[in-house]
Amino acid sequence: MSFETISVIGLGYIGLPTAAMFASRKIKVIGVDVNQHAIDTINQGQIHIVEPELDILVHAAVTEGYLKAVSTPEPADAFLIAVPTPFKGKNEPDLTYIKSACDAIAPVLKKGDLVILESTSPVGATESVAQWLAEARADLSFPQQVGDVADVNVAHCPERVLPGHVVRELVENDRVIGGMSAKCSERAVLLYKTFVKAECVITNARTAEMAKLTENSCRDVQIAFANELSIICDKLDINVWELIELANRHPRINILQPGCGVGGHCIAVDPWFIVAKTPDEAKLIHTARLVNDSKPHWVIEQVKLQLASFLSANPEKSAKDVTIACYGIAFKPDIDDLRESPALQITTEIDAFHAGNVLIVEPNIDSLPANKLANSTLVNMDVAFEQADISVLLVDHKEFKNATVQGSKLKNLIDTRGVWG
Ligand code: SAJ
Repeated sequence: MSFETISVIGLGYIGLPTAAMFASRKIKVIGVDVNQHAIDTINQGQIHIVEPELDILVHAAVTEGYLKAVSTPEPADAFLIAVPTPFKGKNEPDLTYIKSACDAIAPVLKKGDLVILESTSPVGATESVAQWLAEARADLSFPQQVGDVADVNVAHCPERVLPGHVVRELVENDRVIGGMSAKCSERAVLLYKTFVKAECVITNARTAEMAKLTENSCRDVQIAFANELSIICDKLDINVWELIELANRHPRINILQPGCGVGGHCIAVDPWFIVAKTPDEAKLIHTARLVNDSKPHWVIEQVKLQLASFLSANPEKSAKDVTIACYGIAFKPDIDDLRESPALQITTEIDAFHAGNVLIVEPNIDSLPANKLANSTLVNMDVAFEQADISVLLVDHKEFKNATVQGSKLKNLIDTRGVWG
C-alpha cells in the first residue's frame, strides 16, 4: 500500500527537514507542532530554525501545496514522531513529548497506518509507543499483539543527520530501520525510499534504538579522550594539537579534537540514556560524560588563573579595569545554535564573576540571548582585538580561523581550540 499522506509530529531540526523532503517528492505532508509561531512561519513558506537549503525546500513545498502545518493531527497513512527526548532528574530520559505525540495521533489512527518513532530514544521506547497506542485504540491491533498481521505497524528509525548538513545527509546517509515485525520494517523501508538514496538496513526496534545511542556515545568517548589529553598536556607543558597531529600520523590512530566541552542536544544527552538503563555496566560511557561535562569548569579556572596573573603583572589595575573577550558562544563551529553550549556556559560564568568588561564575539548571532550575559557586550572581532586584555577562544568559527595573523599576536590568550595558540 502506498503512502498518499504523511504526517510529521514535531517540526524542529529533524521533523521539518524530513517533512520538506517528503513534500519535495510531491507527497502530501501534514506537519504538526505545539508551537503556534512555528506553524504560522511554516505556513507562510518560511522557517523558524537555521539550516542551510531548508528555506528553499520549505518555501517550494508550501507554495506548491504539498506541505501544511497544523496544531492537531489529521488522518494520514504514516506518522513520523520527531519530538525532543530531553532528560529529567538524574539524567534519566524524559519520554513525555513522545507520550503526548502518541496521545495526539491515537484518535486519527486507522487500519493500514504506519507509525515511526524518529526521536533518539532509550532502548524499549518503541515498545512503549506501541503499547500506549494499543491502550488508546483497543479497536485496532498492533505488532506486539499479532505480529505481521497488525492493523497498525510500528518501527523505530533514528535520525542521524549532522546539523548544518541535514538536507544532504537526509538523502545520502544509510538509515537503520527497526520494525516491531518484519512487515513493519518492510513498510518503513518503502516509506523512506521515497527520498533516501542510501541503504535502508533492517534490524529490530531495540537494536535500532541502541545503534543511535551507540553512535553518539562513541563520539562522546572519543572527544573525552581528546579533552583529557588536553588537560594532561597543559600540565606537562606540551602542545596538545601538535601531539594529536603527530599521533594521527599512525595509520590506525584517529584522535578527535579537544575543545571547551561537548554541547548540542545529542552527544551531550544520548549517552545518558545508556547509563540510565545499565548504570553498573556503562562505566566508560559514564566517565566520558563526566570528563566532557567537567571541561567547561576547567576552562573557567584557566580564565581565573589568567586574570590573577594579569593583575599581579599590572598591580596598578584592579579586576574592573580588565577587559575579557570571549570568541564564540555557539555549541560548535559555524552555526547559530546555542543549545547546551559549553561556550555559552563558560561566558555566562565569566559574565557573572568578572567585575570588568566582558566582550563577546559571535559572528552567527545578532543579539545576545535574553536573561543571559547581562553584563556582556556583543562586539565585532576588531573591537575585541583592540580592547581585550585577556582573550578566550571557545569555538573555531571560520571567521576566527581566517584571522590567525591578528589572533596569534594576542597576549594573555586561552585558546581551547588550537586556532591561534
Ligand atoms: N566536538 C569536539 N571535538 C570534536 C568534534 C566535536 O569537541 O573533535 C564537540 C563540538 O564542538 C560540539 C559537540 O562535540 O560541542 C557535538 O558536535 P558534533 O559535530 O560531534 O555532533 P552534533 O551534536 O552536531 O551531531 C551529532 C552527530 N553524531 C555523530 O557524529 C555520531 C549527528 O550525526 C547526529 O545525527 C546528531 O548528533 C544527533 O542528532 O544525534
